[in-house]
Amino acid sequence: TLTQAEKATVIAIWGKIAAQADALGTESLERLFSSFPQTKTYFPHFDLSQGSAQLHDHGSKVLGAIGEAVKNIDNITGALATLSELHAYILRVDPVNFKLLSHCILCSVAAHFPNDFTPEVHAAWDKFLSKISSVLTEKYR
Ligand code: ZNH
Repeated sequence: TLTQAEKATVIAIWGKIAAQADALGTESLERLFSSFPQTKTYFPHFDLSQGSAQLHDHGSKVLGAIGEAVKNIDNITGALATLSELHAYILRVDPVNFKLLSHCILCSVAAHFPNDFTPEVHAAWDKFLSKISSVLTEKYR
């Protein structure tokens, strides 16, 4: 669980991220698919080329869900319950992929906000994204 200080740190930088959420989401997916090409197998129905509208829409949805988690930082499990069922029962994404995506999100945030990305922010966001990943994979059986 995140400490009060870590929650405050996550919330503080979210304002900046939110202003560029679509671009950051898209960039995170581009990083994911180029660094870890095996993750593309979950998106056979998508056009994954650079600048694709589907990539942009999906990036926007992923960051939108992260925004919901920020808004409900004291109840992330409740806020992402529907999404958790989708990933566990329908999409069946192997949990390892959540670590890969989280890493790519961190890289994008670091690249866009180098001055804000202090070790403290890095650690708090890492913990926050791990929490989201465990919520999205906890219903697997
Ligand atoms: Zn996921 C979908 C979020 C991870 C794969 N996703 C999705 C969505 C969202 C999300 C919001 C939409 C839903 C609806 O529409 O309703 N994810 C998310 C998040 C995360 C994730 C937040 C973390 C952080 N995913 C993931 C991974 C993978 C995935 C890792 C693999 C690789 N997803 C997916 C898919 C889908 C989704 C495949 C479906 C798409 C379509 O549209 O088809």
